[in-house]
Order: sequence, then C-alpha cells, then structure tokens
Amino acid sequence: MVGRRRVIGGMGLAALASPALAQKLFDLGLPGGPGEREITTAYPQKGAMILQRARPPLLETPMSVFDGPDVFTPNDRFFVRWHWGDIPAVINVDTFRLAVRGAVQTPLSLSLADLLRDFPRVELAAINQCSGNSRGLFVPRVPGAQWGHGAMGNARWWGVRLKDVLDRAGVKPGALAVRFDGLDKPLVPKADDFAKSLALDHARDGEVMIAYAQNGEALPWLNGFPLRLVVPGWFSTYWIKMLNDIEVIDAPDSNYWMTTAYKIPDTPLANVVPGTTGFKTVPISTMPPRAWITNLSQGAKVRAGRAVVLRGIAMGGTESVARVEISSDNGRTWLPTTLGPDRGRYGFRRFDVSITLPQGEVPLSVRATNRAGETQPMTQNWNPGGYRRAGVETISVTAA
Ligand SMILES: Nc1nc2c(c(=O)[nH]1)N[C@H]1C(S)=C(S)[C@@H](COP(=O)(O)O)O[C@H]1N2
Ligand SMILES: [Mo]
Repeated sequence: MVGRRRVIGGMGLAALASPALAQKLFDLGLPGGPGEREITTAYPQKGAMILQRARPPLLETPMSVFDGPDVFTPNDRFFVRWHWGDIPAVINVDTFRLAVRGAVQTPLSLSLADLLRDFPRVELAAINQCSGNSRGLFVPRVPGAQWGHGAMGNARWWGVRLKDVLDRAGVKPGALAVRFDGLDKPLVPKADDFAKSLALDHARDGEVMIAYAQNGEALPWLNGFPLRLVVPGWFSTYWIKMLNDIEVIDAPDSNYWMTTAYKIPDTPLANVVPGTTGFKTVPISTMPPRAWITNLSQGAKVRAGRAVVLRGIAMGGTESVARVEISSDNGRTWLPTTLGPDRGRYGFRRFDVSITLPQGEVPLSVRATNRAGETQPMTQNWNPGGYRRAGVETISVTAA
C-alpha cells in the first residue's frame, strides 16, 4: 500500500496555483453577491476543485461530486485545508518516523513498516468535515474561509487503532490528554504550530485511528500522506495530517489551537444572537446531523405537476442517520424519503424521494435526524467563528 520510496509534488505550491491554469468560475451562491471562485486542476493528485486560497491550499469539493451513486468521496475530489504554508513536498517513507512520547513508560519511534506489521489493521467509514464548512452562508457574514458546503468528504479509512499504539507505549498514571502534531510548520517563526489534543479516554476509545490509507490508496499528499488521525464523529480540526508526533500530556493543553482557536459558544447548537459578546466558549467537538439535496441546486428549473426525483446525502454526526425528510412549504409539512444502504454510522447516507411540485418558486428543504433523535432546526444557528452550521438547508427551485 505504501511504496518503498515515495516522492510527491516536485513543484512549489505557488507555481501550482497560477491563474493561467484557471478553467472557469464557479458561483458558490453565497449571500450578498456573487461568491465566484476559480475551478482549479493544478494541484497534484486532485481533479477539478474550487480554489478558495492557493497557499496554504484551501480546495473545496463541488457539490456535484456528492451526487455520485457512491457515498464515498473520491480521493482526487476530496477537499483540502491547511493552516500553514510549510508543507513538506517530499516524504521519505523509509526514514519517516511517528514519535509517541511524553507521559508513557516506553517512548516509541515507529516506522511505517512497524505500523503496518505490528498492529492490527482496522477499517472505518467516516466523514471528515471542517468546523467552518458552509461558513460562507452565515448571515450576517463572518470572517474566515468562505466555504460553501464542500469542505467535507466521506472515506473508508484504513489504519491502526490509536489505542493499540498508546497501549504499546504504556500510558503513565495521571496522564490527561494526548496531543497530535504533523510535519507542516508555520512560515513565520512566531506563529503557533498547528496541534490538537484529545482527552485520554477519547484517544483510547478504540475508534480513533491513525490512518495510512483513504479509499484503498495511500493518503493523497494534500490530505496528509503518510499518516493522519481519524476522529469519527468529530470535526476535522482534530484529524491531524502528516501526523509524526503523539505526546501524552499530564496537564491540560494550553496551546493556541486548543484554548483560543476553534472555540464555539457553550449554548445549544453553538448559537448566539449576532453582536452578543462575553458568552462562555468551549472547544468545538462533535458534528450535528446535516443533509443536502445534490441533484438540484439553487435556482434549478423543474417540471410542475408531475413527479420530480430529489436525491442527496445526509450525515448523522455521532450516530447513524435514522431518517431524512423533505419539505416544500418551509417546514410546515414533511415528506419521508427512502434511505440508501447504511455504509457506516459516521459516513454519508444517500436518500431519494419523488415529489410533485406546484407551479412557481418552491423552497425545498431537507432535514436529517439521527438515531439519538438529534435533528436539524429550520432556523440556522450563528456564531462569530462561522462554526458548526446545523440548520436545515433550503434551496429555491422554479417549477413550470
Ligand atoms: N497537520 C495538519 N493537520 C490538519 C490541519 C492542518 O492545518 N495541519 N488542518 C485541520 C483542519 S482544520 C481540517 S478542516 C482538516 C482538513 O483535512 P483535509 O485537508 O484532508 O480535507 O485537516 C485538519 N488537520
Ligand atoms: Mo477545518
């Protein structure tokens, strides 16, 4: 699965994003005007992606990709997000080591071969979704990457249990948390290196995984080759890419990315009234249920008075999707949909339904509910970070 020596990306990232390579513009449909972005095919191992930023790269998956028959997002269309620009373009798989250190009995320095040979391989389907997915749709608008809905993807991950690796090192009594760091670095020395932590019990839950493969192939370079953390049900800020350092810590993690960034209001749905200040915040964690229609987009034209098929994808967050419903009257009445096969509780589930629409402009809303009964509100939640959008998504179509 991992070749003897793998050299990725010969050119610098700046060269990759030259405007001359832009093919066309894509309108993300963000509120308040055109949200036009270039479509780029200039990044290694990536097909056509929406270019949010060239360096460090932010590449968004076009919604049409999620309309495919499969629930898994192809690696070459899987979104990309990095905080800092110093991303190694060459990784030697012979000399690469994953360190496990800190409050452990035996510090480890694991080669890729060690991981493949010495630990049981596990497989899990899970959605990797940026905390700020759909941020561009927040009203009022908030600063940060102006994502549409495509800062997410679902994959089958292969790897080893983080628990097995921690057990091999032997966590010392009194340890509190585990911090994860990757090979990428800030370009300026004073900036805070990107690192995230999980509570020890969470890290040892047997599901959190150190993944070396995505949809049956080595991880794409921009998605974290050769190793990344997979934290099922949690937002991807914790899914550290190019993971090379695991530190067991015995005091709370005081790093910037845990204490200042990625904090959300400690309120139901992380919701506050715009303009509110002084609210208590907590680190972002689990994902809520969400759903999208994928075969029609905002402004689509459909036939009135006869059956129209609607289909799309839904996610349950921490539990399986239990049902997906459609409304064409702003949430007054809901129509059940048929769910596709369940390919894993942390992954996407397809749905479809046939609906007959009256003539005119029709709002089409889609609502997911998970097995725990958690569902989507009609009104969107809002917070100044543009995090954890959870409400029902509505598109308006014209039936004639
Ligand atoms: N090493 C490293 N890992 C990282 C990040 C990063 O900047 N560096 N960003 C995180 C965030 S915020 C997101 S949204 C996901 C994006 O994962 P992807 O690029 O594979 O889609 O990576 C996470 N892991
Ligand atoms: Mo993110």
